[in-house]
Amino acid sequence: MHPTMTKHFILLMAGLVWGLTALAQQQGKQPNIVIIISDDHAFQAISAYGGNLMQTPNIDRIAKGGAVLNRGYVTNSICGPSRAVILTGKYSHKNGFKDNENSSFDGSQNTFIKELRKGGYQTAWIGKWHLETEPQGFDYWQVLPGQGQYYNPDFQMMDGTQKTVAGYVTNVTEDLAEQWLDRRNTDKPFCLVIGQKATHRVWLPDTADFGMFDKKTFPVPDTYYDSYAGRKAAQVQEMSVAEDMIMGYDLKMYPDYDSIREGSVRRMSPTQKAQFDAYYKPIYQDLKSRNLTGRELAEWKYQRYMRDYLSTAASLDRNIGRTLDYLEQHGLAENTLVVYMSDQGFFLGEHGWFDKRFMYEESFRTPLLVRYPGVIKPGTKSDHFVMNLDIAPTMLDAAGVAIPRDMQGASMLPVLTDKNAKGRDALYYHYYENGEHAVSPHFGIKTDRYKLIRFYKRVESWELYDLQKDPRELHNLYGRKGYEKITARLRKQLEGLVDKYDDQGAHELMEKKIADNASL
Ligand code: SGN
Ligand code: CA
Repeated sequence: MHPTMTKHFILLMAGLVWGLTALAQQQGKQPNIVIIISDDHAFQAISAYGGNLMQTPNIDRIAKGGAVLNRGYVTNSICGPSRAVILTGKYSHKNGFKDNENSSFDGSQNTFIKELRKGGYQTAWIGKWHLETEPQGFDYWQVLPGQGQYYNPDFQMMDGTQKTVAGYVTNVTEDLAEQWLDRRNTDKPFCLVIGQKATHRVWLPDTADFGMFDKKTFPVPDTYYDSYAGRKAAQVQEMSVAEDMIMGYDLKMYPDYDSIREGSVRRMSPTQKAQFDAYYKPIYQDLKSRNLTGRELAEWKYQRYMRDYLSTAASLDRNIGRTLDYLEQHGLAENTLVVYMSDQGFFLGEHGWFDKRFMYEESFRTPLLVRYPGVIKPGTKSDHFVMNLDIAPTMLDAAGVAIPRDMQGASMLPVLTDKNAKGRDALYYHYYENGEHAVSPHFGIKTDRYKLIRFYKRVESWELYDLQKDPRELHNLYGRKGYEKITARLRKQLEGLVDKYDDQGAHELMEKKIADNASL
């Protein structure tokens, strides 16, 4: 061989060997991924977040072995939109799924799942999906149609059929997830998303958990009787426990237990229905005998809400424990990245509310925990601002797969592993739906200390909060004397974010003038 050719040959061979080694190393390191996404689960109800409403020993296991993100937020606090953001790593105005009422997900667009699959992963989504169109980019999926049902749920199958699976939805979803893990191709790393319906309305617990909190009286939140003074949007919402929570549908108080027309109850088997009646009927009879009104009734409703909600969450936590046990029992725990999160936060009586949507802390913030053995130090507590927008890039980062440039989030791994890493200094939020629960569309910015919100469509107003002085967000300072400078600064910063994320709709609204004291 000619000497130059030999040199080239050696270089080529060396390059090939290096390339293969790099690939092998990368594959050796590529973690499996399990993401558990629940629905409407409030951080206030999780003991790892310091909540003392109940204990969540299994979510706490993730915290002990990994990181609790104290400042995990969503870009748009509602179900379908949040899942679309998680999948695409893009804000709602970019991925097209702005609200539950008028959007349907364009499944042909890119997602982190598709990128992982190209990078050698096997992918599956099992359980609640709620994106209207069929999942795309998965090796396997089996999803609840729409919101799904708590008892004996139907599932949409990949072959176009529907299948009813007997049992309680949280257990069933976990069973199906484990069955998929049992039969997966063990030559490849996997990414499995477990979509739990719990703890969505109507907070229907597993029969095994009926009554587990009946001996407990929960402290009524000190903002339960909020007057909404100075906050126009809060004045027109329809998500008050006292006013809007329905006695039959939500709280299971039916005058006639033999002929309940509600779907969730009608689906029960005779045995399940007998247990349902045996638990709720005496509560109804007791309530009837007491003739409660006013604050007494409002507080009775709050206690019932808490008891059902937390009992529903108990099964969720137990089934998260089953996922973790499965990983341990199959020697997968050390090489599997586990994420637990909700699609958003939830009001547990704060401001007198249930539901979410508002950019106020309880619904804007979501529980978010990440366990990644060997990478994230056990017991990490992070106060960096992170968002559901960051899930897609984070998973790709962990898998060593390139992050597409048009994803708008950032990998969380730097801020979770490096003390000196600098994360975001502000969060951008935009909620669009203008329907059920009457929450006005709004967008805004949150910084370390302040929050500035612009409501539009249903009400036109601005709100400003000093979170240091007013963490419960009761005093709207917008337009108040002395706050001109900070308002101007936040407006500018908000404008910067609107432009950064290219939110044209918000951009136009920023320009529109409304009376400065429109909210007061
Ligand atoms: C349903 C619920 C609402 C809830 C939305 C959105 N009503 O419409 O209370 O806000 O879902 O929830 S219900 O009577 O049908 O339960 S989300 O989880 O999909 O965002
Ligand atoms: Ca939800």
